[in-house]
Amino acid sequence: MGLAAGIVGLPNVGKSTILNALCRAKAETANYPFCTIEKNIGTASVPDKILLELQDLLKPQEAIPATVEIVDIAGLVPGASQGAGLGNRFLSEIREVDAMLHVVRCFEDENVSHIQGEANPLADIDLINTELALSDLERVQKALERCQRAFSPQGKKATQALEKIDAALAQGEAVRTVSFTPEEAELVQVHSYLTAKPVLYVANVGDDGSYLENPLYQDLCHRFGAEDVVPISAKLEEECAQLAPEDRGEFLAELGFSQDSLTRLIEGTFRLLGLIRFYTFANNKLRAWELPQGTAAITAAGKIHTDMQQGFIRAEIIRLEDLKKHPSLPELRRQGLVRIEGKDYQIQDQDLVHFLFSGGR
Ligand SMILES: Nc1nc2c(ncn2[C@@H]2O[C@H](COP(=O)(O)OP(=O)(O)OP(=O)(O)O)[C@@H](O)[C@H]2O)c(=O)[nH]1
Ligand SMILES: [Mg+2]
Repeated sequence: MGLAAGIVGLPNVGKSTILNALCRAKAETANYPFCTIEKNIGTASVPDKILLELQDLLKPQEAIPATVEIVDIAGLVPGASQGAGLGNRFLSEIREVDAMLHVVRCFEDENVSHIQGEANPLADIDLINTELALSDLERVQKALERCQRAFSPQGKKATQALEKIDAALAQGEAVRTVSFTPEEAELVQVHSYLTAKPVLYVANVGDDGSYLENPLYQDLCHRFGAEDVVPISAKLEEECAQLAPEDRGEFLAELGFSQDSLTRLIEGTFRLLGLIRFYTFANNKLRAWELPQGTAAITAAGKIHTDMQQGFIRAEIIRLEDLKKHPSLPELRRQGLVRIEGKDYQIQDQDLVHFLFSGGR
């Protein structure tokens, strides 16, 4: 599995419903806490305007979008960091993902139970974040005990970095707010701390388009900034995911939804994971590929086929702006707009790439 985002939150807030909407999956959803015990894994296709533009220009037989991996993890309850409600197991599943989509309930429905009595998104977020922080605190303290006995220069550096983590957590700050040198980050495996993972808050709002006036959603925007809170009506989006893409907009607009929440959520997840997209066009097939920022051309080639990586000769790079002006490869070559790059070139977002490799064409 590549980079993946985990859906986290209290039980019964709509996490699996959101997975189903994002991935057109069929995870079980039900009106009781801990419906999900075993994690559900899904793949969401990334909506992509550039792919559409390229499709228009290149007229391929087939166009395949990039994807993003989503893991729906069981709900956490108060005391999870001490093992309550199988908390240790679920926390370790969060440790395995690279970013978190933290779902909070903002919808009113007296028929759907809330483990804390009633929906209070700010308190619910604090509750989950406290469990994540307590789990991190236990981890850092164990690591400090081990490191304090080490006298090597590496051990001392690690101790200093761990002390930074410890101090941040003691002040109620998430590990993601601490800055580390790349060496420190590697030494203490920062990515294994739950509060180090980037997070996007997902407000599961009601079934009509009046969420902008929903005071619970407004509370979230006020605290985290509207940019970092994605409103979504999970239940509607789950139904909507069964419709043809061209009918979705109309369906949602009729209910008063003015923006495409699902697209915003997938794009937000993509950015949260630090992914970029590059494109290939071969054998009449246009394809978008997801890739971590800063990936070398030779590794990108391996994503397509191991033969391409092993026999890598060079990458030819075309930018979309240039293709729009000269939509033919010979003309682009004549204009000197096909750049030649070697194996260490870092693929840039939106590059259209043609790999040349021995054994290939
Ligand atoms: N009214 C309403 N109900 C919703 C919405 N989203 C989810 N639900 C309902 O809430 C209940 C719980 O949804 P799930 O998706 O199973 O919640 P979960 O967070 O995965 O729950 P656990 O797996 O038990 O932690 C189900 O009965 C859903 O139909 C919504 O937007 N509006
Ligand atoms: Mg569930």
